[in-house]
Amino acid sequence: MMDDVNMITQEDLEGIKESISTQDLPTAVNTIKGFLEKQDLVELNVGVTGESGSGKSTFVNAFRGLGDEEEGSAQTGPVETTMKPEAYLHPKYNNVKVWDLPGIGTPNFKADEYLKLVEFERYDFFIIIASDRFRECHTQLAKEITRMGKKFYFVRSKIDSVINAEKRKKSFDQKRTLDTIRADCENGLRKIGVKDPVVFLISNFELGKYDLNLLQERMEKELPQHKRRMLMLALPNITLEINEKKKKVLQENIGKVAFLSALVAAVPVPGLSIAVDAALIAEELRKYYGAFGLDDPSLQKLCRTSGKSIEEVKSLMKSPFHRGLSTSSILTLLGATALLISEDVVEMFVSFIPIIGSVVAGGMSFLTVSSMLKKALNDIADDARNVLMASLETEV
Ligand SMILES: Nc1nc2c(ncn2[C@@H]2O[C@H](COP(=O)(O)OP(=O)(O)O)[C@@H](O)[C@H]2O)c(=O)[nH]1
Ligand SMILES: [Mg+2]
Repeated sequence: MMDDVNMITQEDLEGIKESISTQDLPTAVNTIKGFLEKQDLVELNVGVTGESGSGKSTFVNAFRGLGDEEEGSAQTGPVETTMKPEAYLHPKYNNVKVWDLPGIGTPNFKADEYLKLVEFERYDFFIIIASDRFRECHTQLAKEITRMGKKFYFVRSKIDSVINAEKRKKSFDQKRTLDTIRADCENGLRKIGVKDPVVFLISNFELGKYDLNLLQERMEKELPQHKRRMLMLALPNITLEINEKKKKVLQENIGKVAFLSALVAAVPVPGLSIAVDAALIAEELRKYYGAFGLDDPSLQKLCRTSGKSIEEVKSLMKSPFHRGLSTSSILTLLGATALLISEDVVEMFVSFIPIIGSVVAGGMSFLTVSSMLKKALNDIADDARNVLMASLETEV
């Protein structure tokens, strides 16, 4: 756990402790918050490439949870509009950038020149999209990307069109159709020199269906740990698997937040501990609602697309915070959970974690904050799950 890139080091802790003990209350609170925010500033750059008309711009929007005509969305349509790499920021995590790259496969296309033009070093990975057969330009690009030490994923887009056409047949079987397309794409790639091709079938119009989960799993597995977290937070919450993974990465942070609050509790500034706890918790809870798409703007958007009313959606939510986060509501909750924690548990924790042991005064705060956040995260993730299931029902 200690060598985790995200882990707060002993040195960091000493630094924080030092700076907050000499600061006034509001400054100290800000120092602590700034520290936690830093880890959310990890950049993730995704390069989306493919032939003109393959659905690059549409994918760039869908990946960020946007429709094609929303503010900040990439322009889509029958005419190629992208001549140079264009960065599109994720609406909630501005450090996640999805790049709409120029079309490939033009008559004089050269993969090496193309990669130079788009400044390939910038990207954590590429998505190579084809809306039909994979052609020589796709493999040429894939090989060059590998040669440059980068990763790529093959995506076959517009699967909804294929499914709609096939549905007209009496013998229609969705799984068999998808397997056939996948095998066909992979065979095609093998023929033009790709060794172990993996192709993900996607519909940009129904991103949550088909292979998004497989793609997400693969990207997650191959990204370094600190980037993985950003990816899971940034993905739109459109499958149950993603819902679970979001919960997991958010959960990984609880220890750190609680730890910071414990540390603060050990600093002898009157009122600091409780103020920091409340500020940290409010910030985390806000993060939870945002990551799961349960914040007000996201819910309103969901209502527009699913035809449900805000009241209907909110009636599915059981977590107490969606009516608004206030310091006093959080303090009440903190007080309530503190009563549930027995001395034994504190003892156990203190002996398990030596660093905590050195700030015994903060022991109670650590447990209070972490158990409260765990419960809140569970509740919010359940709410998100219920909202997601309800929105899927209406789509079918
Ligand atoms: N049916 C279907 N149409 C799509 C999909 N993705 C994109 N399109 C349409 O294909 C056209 C080209 O898409 P666009 O994203 O502009 O392609 P780009 O030139 O690669 O950026 C647009 O009319 C899109 O609406 C998809 O997954 N399914
Ligand atoms: Mg485009």
